[in-house]
Amino acid sequence: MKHYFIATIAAAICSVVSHQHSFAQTSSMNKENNRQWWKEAVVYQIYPRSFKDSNGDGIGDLKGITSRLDYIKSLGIDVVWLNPIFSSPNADNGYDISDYRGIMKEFGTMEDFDELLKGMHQRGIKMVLDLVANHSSDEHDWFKQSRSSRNNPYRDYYHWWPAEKGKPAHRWSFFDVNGDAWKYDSVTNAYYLHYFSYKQPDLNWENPNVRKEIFDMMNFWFDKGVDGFRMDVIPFISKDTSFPELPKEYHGDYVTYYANGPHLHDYLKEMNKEVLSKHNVMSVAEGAGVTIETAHNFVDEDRHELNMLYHFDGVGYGYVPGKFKVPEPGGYKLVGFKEIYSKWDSVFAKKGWGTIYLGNHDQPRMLTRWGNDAPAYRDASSKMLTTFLLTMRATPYYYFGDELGMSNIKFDKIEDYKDIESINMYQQIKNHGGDLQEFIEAQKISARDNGRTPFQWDASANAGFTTGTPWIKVNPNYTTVNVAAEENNPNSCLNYFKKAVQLRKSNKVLVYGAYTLLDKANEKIYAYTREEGADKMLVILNFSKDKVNWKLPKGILLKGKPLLNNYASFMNINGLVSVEPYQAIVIRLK
Ligand code: ISL
Ligand code: CA
Repeated sequence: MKHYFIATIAAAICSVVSHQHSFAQTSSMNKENNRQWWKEAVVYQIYPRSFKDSNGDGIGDLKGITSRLDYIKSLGIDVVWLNPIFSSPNADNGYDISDYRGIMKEFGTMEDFDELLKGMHQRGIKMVLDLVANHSSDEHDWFKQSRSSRNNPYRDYYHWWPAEKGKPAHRWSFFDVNGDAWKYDSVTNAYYLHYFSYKQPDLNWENPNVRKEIFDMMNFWFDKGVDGFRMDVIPFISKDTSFPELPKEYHGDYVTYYANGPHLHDYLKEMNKEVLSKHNVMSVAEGAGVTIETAHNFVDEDRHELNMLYHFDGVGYGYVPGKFKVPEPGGYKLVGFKEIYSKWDSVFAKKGWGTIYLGNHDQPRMLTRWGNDAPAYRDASSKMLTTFLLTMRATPYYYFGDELGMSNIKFDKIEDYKDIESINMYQQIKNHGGDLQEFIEAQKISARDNGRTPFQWDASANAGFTTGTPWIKVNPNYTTVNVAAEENNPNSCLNYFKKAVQLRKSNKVLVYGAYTLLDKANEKIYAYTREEGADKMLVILNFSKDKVNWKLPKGILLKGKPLLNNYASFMNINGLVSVEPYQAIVIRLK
C-alpha cells in the first residue's frame, strides 16, 4: 500500500528484525576494573519545552528547570539529559538547529544556561545535552551559504545533487508529506537531501570541515562543563553518497542504504580522539537501526568510540509490521517482550554496556503502552514498570513524568497534535485516501505528543506548568496525578520511584550483577535474578491484571522481607507466591 511507504521504512529503521541469539546464562564475572560512573547512574530525561514555564508564554524554559532543581535532586537521580536547547526555528522542536552555540530564544539565554549548569553541579547532578549532527536547520548559516551558490565554500557542507544529472535516486524522508528526502532548490538548480523534514538538511560528514565544526562545537560545550552528549540518529552520519538506486526488493535492510555508511566508525573514532577522550564525559548513541550484531562496534571499550547506545527493539515491539506505529491486536506477548530484553542483556554480558528505557520524547507514555492506565491499575502498573527499569543490568534512562504515573493524552483530533511527525503522516495518509480513523486511533497509543504534554506539578490551572496558555494541552488527569499530591502520599508512584532509585544505588548487584531470566514461558510473570558474588536478588513482576500463583523455581530461597514491593502484602506459602495484579517485588536470596 503506497501510503504506507514511509511508514514501512520508518518501521524498519526503528525496529530491527529479530535475530537468533541464545540467552545463555551469563556467569557473573569480574567487572571490578570496568566500573564507571555512567554505568551506575540513573539518567532522568527532561523535555525542556514541557517541564516548567517561568515567564508565562506557555513554553517550558531553562529558568523553569532551574527553579525546580530541588525537585530533581529529591529524585536521587545522577544525570539529566536535556532534549535540544539550541537556537532553532522549531520545525521539529529543536531537532533542527540553526546555531549550535546559541540557546533557543524561547528557552532563555546563555546566562540562564550557565546558571542551570551551575545549579545542577552544585547539587551533584550531571548534565547531558543532545547532539543533533546528522542534520542542521535550513535556517543555519551554513545552509544559507550552501544554497546560495554552487561555488560557495559551504556548498559541500550538505548533500547536493545537480539537476542536470536528472532526478536523484529515490530516498524517503521521515517527516516529508510526500515521503521524498530530496528537495529541489531553484537557486542553484539542484536537489538537497533531508532524511527528516525539508527544514532539516543532512550535513555532509565526508567533508572534514563539517567534522571539525561539530567537534569544535562539542568541545565548546564540554569546556563549559557539560558532562556528555546523547547523539541523535548517529548511525545516519555516514551514508553511501553515490546515492545508488535502491533495489526493487528490500527485505527490511533499508538502513544499509541510508545509514551505517563506510566511514561511520572512522568518524566516531575521530570524534572520540578529538573530543570525548579529552573530557570525563559520557556518550550515548540513539541506535536507530543498530542490531545485536553491530552494537559492539559502537560501545566496546577497545573500540574507542562511544559508551552506550539505545536500541529500538523493545519500544517498537507489538506494532503491525509495515504500518506506521499501529498496535497489532495480540502482537504484544510478554514472552516476546522478555526475549527482547533478555537478548539485549546477553549482548553486553561480557563486553560493552547497555541502556534501558520504556519512554522518551519519541515514545508514548510507558504507563499506557506497557502498563495499564485504567484507574484501577495505574498506580500498580506504573510502579511495576519503574521496578523493571531500575533492576535491569543497563543504565536506566527514565523519562520525566513517568515517576508520577503520567499517561497518554489520547487526542481525538489531528488539530490537537503539535508534532510534525503526526501532522505530516496524517496529511500523507489523507492525500492517498488512506484510513484516517485508524491512524487517529493508533496515535492514541503510539504518538510522540503523548509523551510531550506538560509536566504535572500540582492541581492548579494548567497543572502549575504555566500561568499562560500551554503550547500543548495538559493531560486532564493532572488534578490527581501531580507532584504536590504525590509528595504528600508515602505510597505514591513518586515516592516509590525514589525508593527504587535508592535501592539500585545502595545495591550494586542491581547495576552489575548477572541477569538470569526465570520461567521464560510464563505469559504473565517476568521474573529474573541478579547475582554478583554472594549477593543475589530476585525480581518478580506481574505484567498482567490477573492474580497469579507463581511457583518459586527450585533452589530459590528467599531471605527476609521484600526490599521493594508495590503492594502492602507479600504472600509466599511454601514456595507458592501469590502475585497481585501488576505486583512488583524485589527480594534478597540466600
Ligand atoms: O520518532 C520516531 C518514530 O516515531 C523515530 O523514527 C525518530 O524519528 C528517529 O528515532 C529519530 O529520532 C531523533 O531524530 C529526529 C527527531 O525528530 C527525534 O525527536 C529524535 O529523537 C530528527 O532529529
Ligand atoms: Ca517560557
